[in-house]
Amino acid sequence: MDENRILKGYEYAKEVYGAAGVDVDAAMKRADAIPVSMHCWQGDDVIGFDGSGSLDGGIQTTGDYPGRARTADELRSDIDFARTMIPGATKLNLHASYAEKHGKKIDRDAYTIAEFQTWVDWAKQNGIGLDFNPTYFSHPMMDGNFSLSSSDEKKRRFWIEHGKRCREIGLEFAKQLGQPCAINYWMPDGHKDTCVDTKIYRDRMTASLDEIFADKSITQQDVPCSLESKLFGIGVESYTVASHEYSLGYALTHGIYYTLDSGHFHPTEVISAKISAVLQFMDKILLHVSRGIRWDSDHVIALDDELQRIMDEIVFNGFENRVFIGLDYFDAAINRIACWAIGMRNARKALLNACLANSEAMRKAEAEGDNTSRFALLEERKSLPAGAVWDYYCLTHNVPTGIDWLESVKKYEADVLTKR
Ligand code: RNT
Ligand code: ZN
Repeated sequence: MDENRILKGYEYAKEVYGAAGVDVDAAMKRADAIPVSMHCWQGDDVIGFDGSGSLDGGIQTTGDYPGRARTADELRSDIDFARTMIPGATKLNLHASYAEKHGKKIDRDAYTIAEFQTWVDWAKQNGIGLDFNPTYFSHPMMDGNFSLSSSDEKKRRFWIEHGKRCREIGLEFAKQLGQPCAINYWMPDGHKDTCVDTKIYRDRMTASLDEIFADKSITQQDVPCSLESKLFGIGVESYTVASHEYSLGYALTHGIYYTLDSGHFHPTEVISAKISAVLQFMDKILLHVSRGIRWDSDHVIALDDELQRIMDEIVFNGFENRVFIGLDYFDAAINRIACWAIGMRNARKALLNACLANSEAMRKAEAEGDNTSRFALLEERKSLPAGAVWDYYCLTHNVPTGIDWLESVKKYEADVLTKR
């Protein structure tokens, strides 16, 4: 985009926002500092590199666009390239299945930092933090879709060990990178059809989690651990062990955090409505920002009402230090790097737009019982020139403005992805 036009647009936007009582530069600064954790698994359809080769656990990536990253090196180059298009504080969210074994015979119950050191070195070089996830799927030790609640004691113990290893690895990430490593625990455990003994699986899940979180020398400060709830999965339609009530309840009573994934609720239910409710009782939460269409389809996040509402909730309530924002989607039907660029840019646009809103004026109107003004302000804000501020923000952060990034993605596709 033409630099002069961007500068002109920015001047105009500054005036318009100024008249609405908003300091555009302060808003940009605030939005820029809020970290968004980019999920590594968009780049390779959630397959990982520790030998699984396919995806299970009730989740599914659809599409067969060419260019899936097949090695950790390919994935890192794709992420490096994606990051040239993404402004603002970024972290990378890794799954345990992205371990690099370097020919060693080692399994998930025994992983150490060694299997992730290349990732840490890469993160160090790039000056970014790492988040982490145990991988309770796509593995021969899964008992169907059961892991931590399996009735097979050998398998259950294997997965308990995996959960413990992940906290140890997370602590190493935090130490080496000098920033907390958020770990999300998601287990697909559940039944396709009506479960009768709904209690026993939860008893076992609780016992397993208790063992995983028993080591208090690894603190929630350094390694914030969180439990992700879910309604159902493919082939796990009737009963999910770590349901919403289960996960929230466990987290609240065991000093860990709770993860809200946008795709894990009934289609008309939104996670934006849950953030301030959960934060009444918990210090921090994690988010998996996703976009489900009719089911937990994990579409790339769009700049839609719910994304804006999520970021508004965080910014308007001053929750930026209490909410770990992570993205969680995987689309293989379109260019995977574009998925990162579009989704991450959308998250940042929504954050910026939240910071650009005069929430104080809205809050004041509400407190005074003037709901007419509150509504008018909320609606007016939708057509203020946030796009002009976004372009200026991108320009000053040395990332492509407007849709300029698309051309380089096409070039990368032709030069690199189609050759895979
Ligand atoms: C699955 C959960 C989970 C996964 C990732 C890959 O429904 O949302 O967070 O998507 O761990
Ligand atoms: Zn998720």
